[in-house]
Amino acid sequence: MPAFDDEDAGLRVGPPADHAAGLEAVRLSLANAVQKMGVRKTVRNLRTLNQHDGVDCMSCAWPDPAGRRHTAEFCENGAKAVAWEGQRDTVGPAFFAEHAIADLAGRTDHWLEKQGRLTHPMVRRDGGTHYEPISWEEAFDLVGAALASLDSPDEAAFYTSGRASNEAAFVYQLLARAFGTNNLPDCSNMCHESTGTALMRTIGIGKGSVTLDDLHQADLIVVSGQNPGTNHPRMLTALEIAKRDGAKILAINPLPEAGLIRFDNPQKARGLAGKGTALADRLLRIRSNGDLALWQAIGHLLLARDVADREFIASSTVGFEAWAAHVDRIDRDQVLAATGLTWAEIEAAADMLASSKRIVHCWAMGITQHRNAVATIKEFVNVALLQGMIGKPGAGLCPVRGHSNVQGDRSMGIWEKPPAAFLDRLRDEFGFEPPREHGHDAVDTVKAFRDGRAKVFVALGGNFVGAMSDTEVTAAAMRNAALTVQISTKLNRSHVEAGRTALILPTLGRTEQDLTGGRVQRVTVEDSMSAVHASRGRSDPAGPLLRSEVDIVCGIAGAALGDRYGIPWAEFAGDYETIRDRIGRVVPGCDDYAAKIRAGGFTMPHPPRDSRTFPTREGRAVFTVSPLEVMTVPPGRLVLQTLRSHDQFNTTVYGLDDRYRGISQGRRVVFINAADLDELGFADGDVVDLVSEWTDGVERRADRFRLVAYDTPKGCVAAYYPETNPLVPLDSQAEESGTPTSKWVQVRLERR
Ligand SMILES: Nc1nc2c(c(=O)[nH]1)N[C@H]1C(S)=C(S)[C@@H](COP(=O)(O)OP(=O)(O)OC[C@H]3O[C@@H](n4cnc5c(=O)[nH]c(N)nc54)[C@H](O)[C@@H]3O)O[C@H]1N2
Ligand SMILES: Nc1nc2c(c(=O)[nH]1)N[C@H]1C(S)=C(S)[C@@H](COP(=O)(O)OP(=O)(O)OC[C@H]3O[C@@H](n4cnc5c(=O)[nH]c(N)nc54)[C@H](O)[C@@H]3O)O[C@H]1N2
Ligand SMILES: [Mo]
Repeated sequence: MPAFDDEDAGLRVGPPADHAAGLEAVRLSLANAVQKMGVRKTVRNLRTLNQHDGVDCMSCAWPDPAGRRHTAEFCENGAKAVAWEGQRDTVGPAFFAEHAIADLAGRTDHWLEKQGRLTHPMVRRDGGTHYEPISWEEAFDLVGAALASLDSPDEAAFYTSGRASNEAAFVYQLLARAFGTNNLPDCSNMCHESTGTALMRTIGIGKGSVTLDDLHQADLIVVSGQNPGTNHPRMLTALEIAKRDGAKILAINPLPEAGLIRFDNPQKARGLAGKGTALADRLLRIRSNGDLALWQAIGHLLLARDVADREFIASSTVGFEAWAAHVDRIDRDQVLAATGLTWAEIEAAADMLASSKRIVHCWAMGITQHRNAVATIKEFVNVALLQGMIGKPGAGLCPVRGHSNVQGDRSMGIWEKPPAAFLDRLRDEFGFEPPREHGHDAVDTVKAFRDGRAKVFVALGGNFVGAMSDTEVTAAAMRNAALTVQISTKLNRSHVEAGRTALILPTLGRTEQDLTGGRVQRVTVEDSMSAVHASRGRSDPAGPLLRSEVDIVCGIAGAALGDRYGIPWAEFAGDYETIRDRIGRVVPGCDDYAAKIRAGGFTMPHPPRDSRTFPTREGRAVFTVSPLEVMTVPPGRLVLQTLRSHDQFNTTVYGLDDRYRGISQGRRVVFINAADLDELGFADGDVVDLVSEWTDGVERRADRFRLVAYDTPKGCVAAYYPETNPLVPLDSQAEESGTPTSKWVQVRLERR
């Protein structure tokens, strides 16, 4: 991995911002878009972003408002995502002839993607030093032959990143299962898997229970472990609307994120004038991983305040008594140690809940990427059930998803643990018996390639090597593959840490016009609140050879499976409407899918939200008991959380600034409490190596980070991903969900 290059030479550190968005965001997003795409394309792309019959913004999964939309229904970071995809530079055969793969492997993630859009199918043949051009037909045949040569279908893995459309995802899971495996790892495994696991067990469905209207109508919104100002900027508009109607906001975060403090809405004259809305009424500066303790304490306090919805608990839940007995006994000292908060702060937060009638609980990666993430989310559910805050207007559970279609991909069957009912419907529709045994998730996939149990890796988007934990281990595992296939828009780490034979298959982005089969094709997506609708790109493709994701997946399927089971791959690619017909017959909740999409879209059913029914084993919502464990580190060690800057989308680094945290022109920084600097004998500005410590005794390293004195709780430090991914041990996973613990890594600092 490139440890350091002169990208960081101009690193500057200034004061963090005290508010998000505003005029500055509009100016920056437009300037950036025009620079990348030119004026005409900028106007065309941004005008249709998140509009009816326009392009669904691929930056995050935040829903679009129903009815009349603002003419600029996007945010600074959505504009960046569109500009990044619309970039005019391209990387084709000449680029790959000039740069050996070994040369590319020495570049930063930022440099790799910045080179431009991929335009040609490329192959690195076994033993080759460079990628060279290959025809689409030869590429498909190569994949088909590699799959056919495997001893078992389980020697292949089919990864998906959450940007893939429902149509692409549906044909992709069909390909994997017709081939004979449930090895369908996806970015969810690294993201909201803990959410799905906790919600399936407690409410019977792994998705959030609110709509945008519920957020607008809430009188208390809790935002835990989330940085909406950067990662879901349009959520700030919903928070602002709720606040205007008197809602309170309780934010829980180790960091004073700018977007939690104050919001200048750039879509409004008020925002442009620079006044804006104060957001969080209370910000609990919790220690990393203190949330389980906090919510057990809040449960304890709420029980004493007698705010239980007794009728709901009696009619619709099980397990209340055991849970109440558990939180009744909590140890106050343990809670204070885990959270780093005062009891008065916790009581004040409990008062906010006690005095509210409609509460929405929101959360993201600060919660899901911890060892006890599933337990913490179950505790949110416990408190929500206690107050009856589910399945009524203005209240509910709101996991805020990441990738724009990650939720839709799951609905379409991208899941290594598919429910039996889904497989039954797939069997009935296509007339073959799908594999029943569960497949590999992301971590198991790395282990299977590391150990030589898997040989062919196909990726529908994303950057598996860059995004996964334990970068060196993941990269070595991928180099061990006989064949890796990356369906991509831009160059990234997964193309340079690739299998012995490696394919890059360039694909259309969502903003580009898709004329596969000679007709204007639409795709569909599902947002964080289960609303499904169409998306149609209008710009000219980055190159004439690009194919759509659907077309590429069907091409691979045709080569690998021929007419096995009579699945009409060519028909699917020629008209996506025929895929939507199948989705309607296979995917639960999608009856008459194609017709509903033509009529403008619909919201997927959600029994707890729609009718307070809970499809759990017990047929009711389930209170659960989680033992409280306080995670600590030895003296001289720190807890590292790995997070996003304001200038990146996951492993895609748009630029080197993090305006809201006062960082410019560099990324290798560690935010650290001044008292920790003193105690450990360092000073702001010192450059250190980060060394992570794990039970396997292996010392994982990431070199040359500048220490930045910052307002983070003592003992808790923060640095950007993916640079810090080499520090996250592969085996450091959330219990039950298997998600890498990207928000909790034990580290020490070494002076350089
Ligand atoms: N512009 C932009 N938008 C994005 C993305 C992007 O990279 N860029 N990524 C997309 C994706 S895939 C996702 S999943 C989402 C991610 O959205 P977020 O979850 O907001 O992303 P992170 O940057 O990981 O921020 C985690 C937040 O949790 C806090 N935190 C860390 N540890 C703890 C803890 O123990 N307890 C609590 N209470 N808080 C904690 C951190 O301080 C930080 O504010 O955003 C999506 N949208
Ligand atoms: N340490 C640490 N690690 C993390 C996280 C963390 O917080 N900390 N967060 C985790 C999370 S929440 C997630 S979701 C994962 C993200 O994991 P991934 O989804 O695998 O990664 P991305 O960085 O979003 O993928 C970027 C690549 O996607 C490709 N791409 C972009 N648009 C398209 C498209 O339209 N079609 C296709 N086919 N390809 C496209 C481009 O080639 C680009 O280089 O990372 C996880 N890893
Ligand atoms: Mo994510």
